[in-house]
Amino acid sequence: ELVYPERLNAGAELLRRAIAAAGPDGRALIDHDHEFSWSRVDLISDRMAKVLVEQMGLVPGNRVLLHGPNSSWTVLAWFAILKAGGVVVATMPMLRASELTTVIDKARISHALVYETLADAVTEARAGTACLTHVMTSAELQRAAQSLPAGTRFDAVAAAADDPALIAFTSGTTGKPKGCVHFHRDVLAMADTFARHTLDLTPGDVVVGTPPIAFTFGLGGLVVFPAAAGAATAFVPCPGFDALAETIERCRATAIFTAPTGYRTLLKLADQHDLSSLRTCVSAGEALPAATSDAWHEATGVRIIDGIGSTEMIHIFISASGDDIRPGSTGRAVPGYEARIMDAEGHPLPPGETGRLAVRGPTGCRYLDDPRQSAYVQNGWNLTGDVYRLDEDGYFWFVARADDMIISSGYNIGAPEVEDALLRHPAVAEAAVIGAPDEERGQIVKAFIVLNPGHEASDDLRSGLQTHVKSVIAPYKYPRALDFVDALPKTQTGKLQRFRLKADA
Ligand code: 3SK
Repeated sequence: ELVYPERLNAGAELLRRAIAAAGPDGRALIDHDHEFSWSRVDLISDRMAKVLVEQMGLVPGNRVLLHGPNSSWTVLAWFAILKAGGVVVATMPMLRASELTTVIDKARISHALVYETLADAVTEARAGTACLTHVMTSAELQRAAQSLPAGTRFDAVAAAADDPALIAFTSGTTGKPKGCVHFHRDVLAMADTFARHTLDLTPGDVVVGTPPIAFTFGLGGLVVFPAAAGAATAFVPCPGFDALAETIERCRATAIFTAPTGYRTLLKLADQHDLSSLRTCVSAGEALPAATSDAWHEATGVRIIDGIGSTEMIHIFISASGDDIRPGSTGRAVPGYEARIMDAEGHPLPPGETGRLAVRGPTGCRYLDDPRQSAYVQNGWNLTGDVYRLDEDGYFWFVARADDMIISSGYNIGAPEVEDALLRHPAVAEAAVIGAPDEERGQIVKAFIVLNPGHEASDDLRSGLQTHVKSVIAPYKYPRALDFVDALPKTQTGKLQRFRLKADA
């Protein structure tokens, strides 16, 4: 069982561990043109925390929007917010203003730190909400922190271990974002369970990855786990797998966090880039097919560590590494967690039976003011949306998703959210969205559209609708496939029969 002191600041504690493991000069954050040691991360985040408290009026418990790309700046600001006692609400860089406004209102965000190039979206979002009162851009924060007297430090707020440290948003089955609250002790628990038992990071490691820091898979892999071990993180300077492969080669990265699509794409780039430095490869976000695991092993000699986690549980709770890996299986419950398969009534099922995956452990689901809490947590068990089978040896085998969530390249996309965006176009009478199987991305978003009278199906209209969706919601949610149909399959009571669309996809 994990035991933490009553008073605990996860930001300060992670930096204490990093410096203890790697030494003050140990490599911490690597951007394409700059590098920070762990003592610089500690110092700069102290000064940023000072600015948050003394110039932005932050008091412990205030929720702080952190809107930045995967970069040193975002990590420095993340540590600063925690040290100042703020609650980090990190958002994906590609979110549009309307999506940011929803998050700001739901989480009652009062302060925002925003990366310079993303400032316009936050300015626009701020106009739509009364909550957000204090905003600083990365350049303003940097100037303010640099202007503090030499030697300025900050005593991290002595939070309670059970004080909220972050709120992570999941899009959920309805496509409506749900905020998951995680405490200071939860942030450490992800390092002290999955990372400690499954990974073997040390100060010599250099970690890379694709998931955004706003997604807890990325937060663990690129921030929390390296800090807890005193390892370094190298940031990919721009989106895309070429840049990822180039970063692996340039920085001699030893560990990588990405989704199965990432491994399949890197395999195609392996003849142009030297990926031989990689020794720890972690996959999550969608089930890892055995074929991808085998192809990667054949090409690199390294077995991918698969895992399933959730935003609700903060990170991975089933996984396996080294000789324990059985390709095609996600693995066994991570020490500290218990997992079981349940039937529709919530009774445990024996090995061999297929049912809903349930988990309990040191972290767990606490939705922000959401009545769906009681559907997710029952008798202490967190009921995931995944259907699994357990074998006699305690290995869990993925069967399917229990809901209509589309998982494309590791991103969770709620079908109703895309339908809603499509229905805002004047040509669209009805829209239905499903996940269609795709070799590269696991699934792609596929839309079926019934047109309003006066509009004709054409390639131009198809790309017009795709562009429209990208302008309304985050571009990665747009339908890559789009069929025009005369009618949607419905029940007699008018309910959409998604399964019939899926069967034809
Ligand atoms: O999708 C997953 O498996 C996952 C893993 C770690 C953290 C969060 C999530 C959703």
